Amino acid sequence: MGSRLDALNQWVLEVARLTRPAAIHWCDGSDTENAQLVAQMEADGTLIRLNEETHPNSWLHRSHPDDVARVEHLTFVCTSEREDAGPNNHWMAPADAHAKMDALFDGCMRGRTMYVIPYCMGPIDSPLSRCGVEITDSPYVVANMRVMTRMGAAALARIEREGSFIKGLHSIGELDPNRRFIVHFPEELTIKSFGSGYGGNALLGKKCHALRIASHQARSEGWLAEHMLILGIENPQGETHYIAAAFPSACGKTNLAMLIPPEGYREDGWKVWTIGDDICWMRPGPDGRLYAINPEAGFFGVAPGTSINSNPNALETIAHDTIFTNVAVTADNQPWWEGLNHGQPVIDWRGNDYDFSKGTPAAHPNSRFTVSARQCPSYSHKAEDAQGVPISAIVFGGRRASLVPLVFEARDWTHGVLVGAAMGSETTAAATGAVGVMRRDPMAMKPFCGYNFADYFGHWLSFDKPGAQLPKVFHVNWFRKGDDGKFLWPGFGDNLRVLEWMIKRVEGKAGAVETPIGNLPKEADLNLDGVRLSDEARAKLFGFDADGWRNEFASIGEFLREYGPRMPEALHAEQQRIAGALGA
Ligand code: GTP
Ligand code: SPV
Ligand code: MN
Repeated sequence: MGSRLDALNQWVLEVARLTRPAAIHWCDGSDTENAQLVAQMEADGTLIRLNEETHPNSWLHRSHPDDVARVEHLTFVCTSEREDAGPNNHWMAPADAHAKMDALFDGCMRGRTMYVIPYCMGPIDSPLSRCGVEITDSPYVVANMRVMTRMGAAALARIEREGSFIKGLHSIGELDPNRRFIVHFPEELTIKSFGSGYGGNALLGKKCHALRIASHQARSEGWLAEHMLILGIENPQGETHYIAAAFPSACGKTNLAMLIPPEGYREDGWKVWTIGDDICWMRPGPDGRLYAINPEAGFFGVAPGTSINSNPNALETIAHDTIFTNVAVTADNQPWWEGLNHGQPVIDWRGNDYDFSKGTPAAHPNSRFTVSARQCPSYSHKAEDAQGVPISAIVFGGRRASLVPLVFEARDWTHGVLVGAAMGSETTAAATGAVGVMRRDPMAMKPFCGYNFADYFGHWLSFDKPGAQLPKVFHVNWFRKGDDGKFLWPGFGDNLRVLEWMIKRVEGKAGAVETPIGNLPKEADLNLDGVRLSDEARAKLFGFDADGWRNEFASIGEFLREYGPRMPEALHAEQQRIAGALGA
C-alpha cells in the first residue's frame, strides 16, 4: 500500500536529482528550526540584527539591488492553449517552458541545502483552504513562508489527508536578471520560479499560488481568488459588516485593512477589524452570500509611508519579530524609511553611507516588512474562522490623479463587474518598470490573473444567479490630485467616512445621486465633521465630469474589444449603455 505522500516524496526526489543539493531539509515550522535558520543567516550576513531594545527579534535583509520587486515581463502563464492565458498574460507552450526552466534548474542547488516547505493557504481546518509545497534553496524564503503561511507539520498532515497539493519549485539561481523567470502551469498545478529571491517572485504561496494558480482553480470550482484586503467594520450598535477591496499593488490595501477610525468615530464606538491585507478567497455560502477567508497568515507590507500618523496599527505590528527587506537604518540600527516621520537614515537600503545631497530615497520605494498577522492590534478573531466572513460590499479602486471622484456605487452586479474590469491605476514601485504610468488593471488582477481576462469577467458575471445575495459594488479613489499636484482627500483613517456611507447604502439608509457612471453621494450624505476641504476638493471629489467620462468610456470600449469574441456580450452591452447615457 502506498502512502498518500508518495507523490510528494517522489517529486522531492525528482527535484533533487535535477538540482543536486548537498542536503535536503523537510521544514516542520517549529521555533527550534526557525532559530537555527535565523542563526545561520545571521552568521552568513543574509540577515542583519536590528536594534534589540527598540525592535526585539527583528532583522534586516538586503536583497540583490537588481532584485527588488516583481518582474511582470518575466512572468508567464503556460496553458496548453495560448488563448486560455489571454492577452493579459505572457505565454509559453508548457513543454517549451518546462524545458527552459529545467535547464536553469539543472544542478543549480549544488553545495546548497534544498528546503521542502509544506504550507497551507488559509486556516488549517477550513474547507476553503488549499495546500502547497514549495521547494527552495533560500533560507530567507523559508523564514518568510513561515510567517506568511501556516507552514510545517500541520500542513503536511493535511496534505497527507487530502493527497493533493500545488507544486512550487524555486531557486535563487545566480540572481541574474537575464536568467530569471516566474512560470505557472495552472493545468498541472505547478509553479517554477528561478533567479529571484524577492517577495512575490519567490514566496510561491502568495501571488503564484494564492492568486495565479488559485484563480484558475477557482474558475472551474465556482469561487474567486482575488487581490483584495478584507476588513470588518463594527458600528456603535455592535453590528459588523465585512468589506473586501481590490486596489493595485502599493495602492492602499494594507493601510485600509488596518484603518483606525477618526476621533469622533472612536468616541461613538466604531471599530475596524483586520482580516487580511492582500489576498481574499471567497465563495457563495448556503445563504447565497459570498464568504471570504484570508489565505495568508502574515503581512508582506510596503514600508515607505508607514508612520504613527498614517498607520499606527502597522507600526505597532512591526515593533518586534519582523523581517525588514531593503529599508535604511539609523545610527542606532533602527529600521528607517521615507515617511516614517522620526529618526535619520545613516545607511541606505544598499548598505552604503546615506548621502542626503543626492536626493535619492534611503529606503527602497518597494521596501517591505514581513510580520505575523497575529501581532496586529486590530487582527480579527474571525480571520481564523473556517467558514470565512460574509461580505457586504466589494470595493474597487486605484490611483487616479484626475477624473475619478472619491466614491461611487455600481447600480447592479453587471455594472459592478464592468467597474472592476475598467479599473485604471498609475503604476507603482511594486513591480519593476516605470512608476506613475496609467494602465488598465482590472480588479487589481492584471499581474495576477491565471487565465484570460475575458473568461475571468465571465466568471465574475456568473455569480449573479437565482438565490445569490451578492454584495454591493463600489469604486473609490483616495488619490485624486488638485491643480497643485497634492492629494485632495486626507485618506487613511478618514477613509472610514466613505466606508460608512457604503454600509449605510447596503442598509438602505444613505442618499445618493444617480449619474450615468453610478450613484454618487452628495457631500451631505457623508459624515465630514472635522474634515477641511477646499472648494476645489469638494468639486473634484464629489463632482462628475461628463466630457471626461465620455472619453474614459471610449477607452474602456477599446479595452474590451482587445479581447475579441471571448469578451462577454453583457460587458459590451453595459459599456454601451453607459456610453449612450453619457451622450457618446
Ligand atoms: P501591495 O502590498 O503592494 O499589494 O500594496 P497595498 O495595496 O497593500 O498598499 P499599501 O497599503 O501598502 O499602500 C502603499 C502606499 O500608499 C503607502 O506608501 C501608503 O502610505 C499609501 N497610501 C495608502 N493609503 C493611502 C490613502 O488613503 N491616501 C494616500 N494619499 N496614500 C495612501
Ligand atoms: C504586490 O506587489 O502586490 C505585493 C508584494 O503584494 S509581492 O508579494 O512582492 O507581490
Ligand atoms: Mn499585493
